[in-house]
Amino acid sequence: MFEFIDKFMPGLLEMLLPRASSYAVQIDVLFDVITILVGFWFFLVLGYFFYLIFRYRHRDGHKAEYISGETHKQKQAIEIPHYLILACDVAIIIPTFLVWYNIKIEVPPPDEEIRIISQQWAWTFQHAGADGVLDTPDDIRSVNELHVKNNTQYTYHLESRDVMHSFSVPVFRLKQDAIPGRVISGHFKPILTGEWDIQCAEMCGVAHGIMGARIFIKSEAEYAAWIEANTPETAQKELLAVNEETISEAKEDPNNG
Ligand SMILES: [Cu+2]
Repeated sequence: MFEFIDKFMPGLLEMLLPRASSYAVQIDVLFDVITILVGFWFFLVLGYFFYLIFRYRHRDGHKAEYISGETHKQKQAIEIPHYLILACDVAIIIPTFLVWYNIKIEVPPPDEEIRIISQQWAWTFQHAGADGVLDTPDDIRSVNELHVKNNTQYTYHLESRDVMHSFSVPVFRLKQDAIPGRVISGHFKPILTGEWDIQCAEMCGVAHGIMGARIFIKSEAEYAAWIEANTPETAQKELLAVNEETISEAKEDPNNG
């Protein structure tokens, strides 16, 4: 339904940032509906306000008028817009409930899980690793880098080590507070490959402003290659190989010792 309504919407947020999650379109439609309805009344009321000030101003031979708003006609000038604005409220509340239900209540079963740990002032991401299961020895941990596979349904578990933070991925239209002592779960499904910003959206201390990270949305092949290169066992082997090389180079170096 939201995809259909989107065809008639200006896509205000999409002009600034692409949509990279399956539910981004719903948030964008809601944003457009609110912006258009509120914007319409904002400009109408301001325009009418200045028109009245000008129309009934003090002029030579003409006193400034004081209108108490007591006659039936004057009351109607308040009542009619009042009911129209209430109708706009309903037009906002109905899609709001739908979006809330679709995103927050109806959680699709995950293909993969991910743990997100916030702290002053960095993000730690625990990826499920090659077996696709979280909390196993092949998990891959990274700081300020979240790597996900395109077209995969994720459930995230968000934690905080110290104060309140907020996990914000603008390109997903996702923002979720992290609260110390609680594990908050949510979901997303990337639909667009690329690299974008993650930011902390809750004032969390002096370095809050630089508590950023990057999200890398990869194709299946790219993600497999990243898993291969970063699986703890492989990474350790590579490190050992580099160490051995350094040692043998050091031995061959005649200047050494
Ligand atoms: Cu923070």
